[in-house]
Amino acid sequence: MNINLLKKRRKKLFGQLEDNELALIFAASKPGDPDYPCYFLQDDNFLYFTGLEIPDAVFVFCKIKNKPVVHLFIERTIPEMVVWEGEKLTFDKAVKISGIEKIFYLDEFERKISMLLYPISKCYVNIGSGNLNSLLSKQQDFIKKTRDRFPHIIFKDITDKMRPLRLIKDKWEVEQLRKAIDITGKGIVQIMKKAQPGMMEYELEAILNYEVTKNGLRHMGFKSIIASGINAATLHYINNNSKIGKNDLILLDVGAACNNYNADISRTFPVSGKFTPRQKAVYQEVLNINRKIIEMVKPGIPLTKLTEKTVELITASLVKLKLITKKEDYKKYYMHNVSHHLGMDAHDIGKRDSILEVGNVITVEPGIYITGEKIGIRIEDDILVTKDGYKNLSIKIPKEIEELENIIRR
Ligand SMILES: [Mn+2]
Repeated sequence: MNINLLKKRRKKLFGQLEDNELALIFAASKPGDPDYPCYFLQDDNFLYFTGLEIPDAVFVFCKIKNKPVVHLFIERTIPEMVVWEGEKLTFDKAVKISGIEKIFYLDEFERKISMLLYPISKCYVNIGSGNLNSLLSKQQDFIKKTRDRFPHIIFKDITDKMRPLRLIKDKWEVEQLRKAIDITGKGIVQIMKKAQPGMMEYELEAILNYEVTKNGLRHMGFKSIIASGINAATLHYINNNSKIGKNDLILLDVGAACNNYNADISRTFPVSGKFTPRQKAVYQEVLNINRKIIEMVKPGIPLTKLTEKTVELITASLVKLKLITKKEDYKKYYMHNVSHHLGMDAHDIGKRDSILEVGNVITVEPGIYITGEKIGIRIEDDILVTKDGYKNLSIKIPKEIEELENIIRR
């Protein structure tokens, strides 16, 4: 990531703050923390402003007398620990990557932050959505301690301030998404080629993980859904431990991550290489709706419009497929939203009722789920909103019936 890009982002953060306001963003903890996965995954907002992949650091940004004051706190190398943990990032390297010049060690944090906090009226922290049952996060712990000493400071979660920044993707961000999407597509095609009745769903997951890693991405953006047969009608099925039956449809909802930017793609295919007439009829309906909704994407259109149109189209399809007679019964077969913002979070921080702007990336994912017939179909593409409408970033990942049957049939 280049420094100018990071500086541009920090300038936008400056625009979000009033005088005497401060943003404080904690990096993710070292892996091994019960709250984090077994690999290190940087906090999205910390990475967004610093470009640094180091744990436990703190980014502090304040607006004082209409000027930005930027501090970064990083871990100190302890000579005795080098043999265990390796060298920590040096000041020089941290400056080189982040372009932030005022860097201190974490053991100076308490003293420095106390000084910085004196004139501050409002402090935005990356609190996130904490679980009431879990231990206090370091963010909550910091707020608790600081409140006692600075009772006049108002603490707020930083998400509202991040939304206008992170929802508009710049060229570099679109490139990361595109790479994540392309490589996810390669994994999906490998699954289609290698899936056989009698295999376990998690074997297909392994094929995907291998393909993603082989192509240079370290991990998926979220737990893969690999659902065969009736499992596809469970929307967030993540067990991936069933045996695949010979006439099953397989629903994949997967996405690799590239520099924290996530793909989010769903494809559904018959493991046999041939759709039954009924599977084909339902699939064709979902595919038509997927296309029609994608064509609606352009600046100025509210996400709720896409939702309404999807419900209308799905209802018509369900009547056509003789599944319902009364309109309001569509909910038995379609029960989720058609779209969400996509970015550093698979469900990015945009709101469900936001109005599309150039630079947004959203998903379009209609589906029909018929438990009684062991059919669950979802087709999801990732769409960039452009000046003249949209660009389908996942256009190359096969979804036409014939295309699928040709790939799968051996
Ligand atoms: Mn999605």
